[in-house]
Amino acid sequence: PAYAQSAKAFVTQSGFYTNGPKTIILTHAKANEPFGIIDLDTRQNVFAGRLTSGRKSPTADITGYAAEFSALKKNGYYAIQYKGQNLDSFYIQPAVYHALSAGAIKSYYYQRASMPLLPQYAGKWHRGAGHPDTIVYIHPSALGDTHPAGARIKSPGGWYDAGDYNKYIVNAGITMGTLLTAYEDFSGYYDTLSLNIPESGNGIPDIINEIIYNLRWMLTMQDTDGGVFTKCTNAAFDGMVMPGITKDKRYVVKKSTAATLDFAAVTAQAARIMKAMPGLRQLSDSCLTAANKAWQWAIKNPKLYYDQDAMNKQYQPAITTGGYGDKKLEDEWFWAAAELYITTRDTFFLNYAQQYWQPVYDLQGWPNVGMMGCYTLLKHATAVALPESFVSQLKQRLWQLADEYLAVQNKTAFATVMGYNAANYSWGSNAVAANQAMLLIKTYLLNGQTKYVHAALTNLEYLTGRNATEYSFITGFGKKTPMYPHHRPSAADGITEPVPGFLVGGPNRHAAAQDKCVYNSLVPELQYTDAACSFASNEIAINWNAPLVYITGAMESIKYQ
Ligand code: 9MR
Repeated sequence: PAYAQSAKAFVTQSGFYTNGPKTIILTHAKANEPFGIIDLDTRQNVFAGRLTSGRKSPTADITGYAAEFSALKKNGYYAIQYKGQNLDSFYIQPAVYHALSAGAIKSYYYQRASMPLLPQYAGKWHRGAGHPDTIVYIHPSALGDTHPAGARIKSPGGWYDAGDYNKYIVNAGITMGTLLTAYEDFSGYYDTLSLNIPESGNGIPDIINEIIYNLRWMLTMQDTDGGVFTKCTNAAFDGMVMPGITKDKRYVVKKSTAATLDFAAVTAQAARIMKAMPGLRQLSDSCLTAANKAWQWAIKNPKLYYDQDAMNKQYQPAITTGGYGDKKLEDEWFWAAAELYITTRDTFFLNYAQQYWQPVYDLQGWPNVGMMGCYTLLKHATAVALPESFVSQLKQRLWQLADEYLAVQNKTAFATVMGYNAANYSWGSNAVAANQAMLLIKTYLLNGQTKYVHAALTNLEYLTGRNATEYSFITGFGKKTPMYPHHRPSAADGITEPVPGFLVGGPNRHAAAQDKCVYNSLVPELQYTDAACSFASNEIAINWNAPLVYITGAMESIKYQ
């Protein structure tokens, strides 16, 4: 049909930095044809260029032609013109990711369990408290010889994991590690970033205030013996209702090695960062004690995997909420040892870190935390005089991954690092894009080469509209954004706009088979639907937002402007 033949522009909906790289992708265009940029205020043509040759998507029948106009460095409101048509409009201005950075952090406030969200902080998304978690039963899988049957603990606070109302330590682990790392890398930016949350103005940076809300919950999840319960959960997912409506029993479930090591890593890192902050000395000390206890428990219980199906054959009630089961724990050992070493400088932990380092650790994600340890060790390598040979092994792996990403960024239709193979489009693919960008920024922070920041920006632009679906994947941020995320409060609150600041999971090549929603396309990079039923492509989750926080904060700190 004729409409399919007309040219289309794919452009970040967040705008371009004054002095940053500027690329818009056109489809249904031709190589080497002219394009122009027009200033929409003055109606002047301000830039003329030619499209690149076409790049075909490795996973779809899409060919993209790049319109590159980085030389245009004047703030303003513009449109891209092709064959006499204005295809799309955009801004060039400073601080284009500042609002998104703040919004992405603020989303964690909206995920707070056990407290009401008041209108002065939450605006029209104010709501009552849900899930007090002051009475939480120790599930039979977790009683062991530590607790009598029917025992209960308190485990209030923390963030809901995602679109559901449960709280999982493994996923909180990578989330908290990423957020703490954002602060460690860009404290100058975050120190003055105010989020209008209840703690604002207390002398602590708001990103840390928000992190503390979840940290205090995590501390409640440590059992007296040092082991950490895997999750605080209902037996089955709540319906699509507001928090506070359901009153199902809550459980803490089986202590596991993965949860305990992730907990050790996070509490060790938090102890280091919070130590010097006003009024946080005690919290820092408690975190370090907790980290050490967790480590010791893991040493005694190195193979307690969380296998929900196996557990359900043995214990009642069956638990059917998120599993986050992980059977490969070398990377968790490595991450925990790395954080404990940098915080304590005790070579005992350095030995473990060296023992558990493997040069195959891949992009970070909830089951893969090896690179988290790598980042921390490299960041502090000089301060702790990390052995040179170890440093070079760590760098080699990081460089290798970063250079793989650089090598593919021009092999995708949208000239983004994201999308070079179908496997990128897994459940939570948007976090793959965000985590790749974080890895690239980490590389830049270590070697100062701006090509890595440019590559990271391609993925941030992917997330904000430069992708096959044309969505800016963050609720409330962009011109075309998800309106029906799989997020219980957004679905149930009766407010048209979803709760803002959340990155949805994104295209997933198995989504239709997994959630059985209706999809317009099964092509990997288009298998996304903005429907509340779509937990496999349109859910939100704390671990997906965290690298978005990292990369937007990074861009605002590195400053193209
Ligand atoms: O992010 C998780 C993804 O990697 C898994 O493939 C998927 C299925 O097990 O689960 C995702 O995590 C979900 C969790 O289990 C429960 N809360 C919502 C999470 C995001 O969909």
